[in-house]
Amino acid sequence: MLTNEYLKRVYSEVEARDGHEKEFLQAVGEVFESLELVIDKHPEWEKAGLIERFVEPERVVEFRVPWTDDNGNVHVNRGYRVQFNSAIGPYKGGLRFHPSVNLSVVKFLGFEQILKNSLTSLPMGGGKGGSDFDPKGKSDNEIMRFCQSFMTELYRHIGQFTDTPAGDIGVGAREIGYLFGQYKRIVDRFDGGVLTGKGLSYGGSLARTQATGYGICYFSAEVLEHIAHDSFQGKNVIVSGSGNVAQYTAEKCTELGGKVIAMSDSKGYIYDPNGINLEVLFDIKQKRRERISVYADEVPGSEYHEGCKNIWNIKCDIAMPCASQNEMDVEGAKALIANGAMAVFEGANMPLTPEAIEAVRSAGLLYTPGKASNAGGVATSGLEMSQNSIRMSWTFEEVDEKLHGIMKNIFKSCYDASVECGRPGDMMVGANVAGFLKVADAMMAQGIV
Ligand code: NDP
Ligand code: 2IT
Repeated sequence: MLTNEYLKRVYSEVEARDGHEKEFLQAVGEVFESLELVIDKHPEWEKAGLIERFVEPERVVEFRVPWTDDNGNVHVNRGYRVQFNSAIGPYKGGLRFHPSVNLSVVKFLGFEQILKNSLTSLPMGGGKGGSDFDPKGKSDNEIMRFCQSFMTELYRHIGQFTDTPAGDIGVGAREIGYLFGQYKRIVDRFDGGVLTGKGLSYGGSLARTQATGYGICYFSAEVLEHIAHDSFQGKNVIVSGSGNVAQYTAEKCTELGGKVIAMSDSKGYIYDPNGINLEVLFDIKQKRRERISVYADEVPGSEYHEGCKNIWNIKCDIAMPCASQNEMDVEGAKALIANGAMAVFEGANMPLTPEAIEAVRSAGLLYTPGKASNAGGVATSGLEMSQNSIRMSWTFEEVDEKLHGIMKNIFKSCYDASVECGRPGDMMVGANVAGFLKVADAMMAQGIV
């Protein structure tokens, strides 16, 4: 419950204007709760209408994306780009292709991205985009035609000094390749910094593919060490999802001594008490693009269960939700608590409902918000842009070391901010406040724009 009058007023205004945008309202509410701890120290913010401007995107682009399937049938999807905040740098954030994408989802993701990008300490503003297009079951040619049509509108809104998209759910190396090809063809310029997550042969960065998952584990390891004097060693871990983020979270977690015993996709989950065989999983997901149920057919001793939400009923020490927003509700959180889990480290963006967060935090589990723990993906996108600008490429080890340093830094900024707010170790407060203060400072300096 908000108590500060200014925050309450702005929240009511957002509710009145955008109340139907549930995910966006949820993200705003969560951030405002943390800002309550610092707002009294900054009376100048209200005079400058700072919070009103912070919750209103600088620009929203919505467009038609027509494409033709392999049988010659015409389809029309909706495309979006929300350019939310450019106070600290050009807009930066991924593109999501999933049938659930709508303006609320893109706005919540863009809003979170502002604070996440600020935490990386790199000069990147916040943006996000995507489409309600469903890549599942489409041929490579259909994906290519869709990406080309999408870029035929998007190209006029992006650029390395304006806005740099990247991947997210449903957008990986294949899609970025098609998008880049079409951009280059339209503008007749090899503008590497216009997209990140590119292939290695045309300006991509080593370690970008792994970066989000690795970064989540680097950040979580800091939290375990400095707050709980513990580590991943010997812990049973659940990683939900089985896409890019989940795969490399599972890989690094295993390297750090954890045992990943369950993973999922949107249809169901696998349980493997011996620890997930990542070679088999990567083959199923990256090469064959098949359902996760195939894993149980191929690995003796493992089981497949329908219904992805039941994954949280498995007994574990650490839960790392890496699939999508609101994937863990209060029942899931309560099951984890009842089974004696010690931590929930978010990998996805906003994977816990507000009630689940409340349950986990009040039961005393360690909790880290996605905007801090998954910032390694966009941070490495920033490193990709740096390499494109200096026309050099760093080795895997160099990029990985920089990523590791950035994640340690984010932990320190969040921790320091949590102490300043009188909530030592509260990573939710720390991430929201540390991320916001820098953006607020830049917005104040730049006047009413
Ligand atoms: P992918 O498309 O590679 O994988 C998504 C995974 O989540 C799949 O296993 C998918 O299952 C599952 N999933 C998707 N939607 C739902 C849903 N509504 N319910 C249950 N499961 C679902 O995406 P990423 O791994 O890239 O992204 C995962 C999360 O991480 C997202 O929240 C994204 O915003 C966030 N993120 C991604 C970054 C990146 O660099 N890619 C960076 C930072 C955060 P199925 O195959 O059945 O659809
Ligand atoms: O949510 C995210 O941070 C991403 N999908 C990555 C964005 C990026 O620009 O690399």
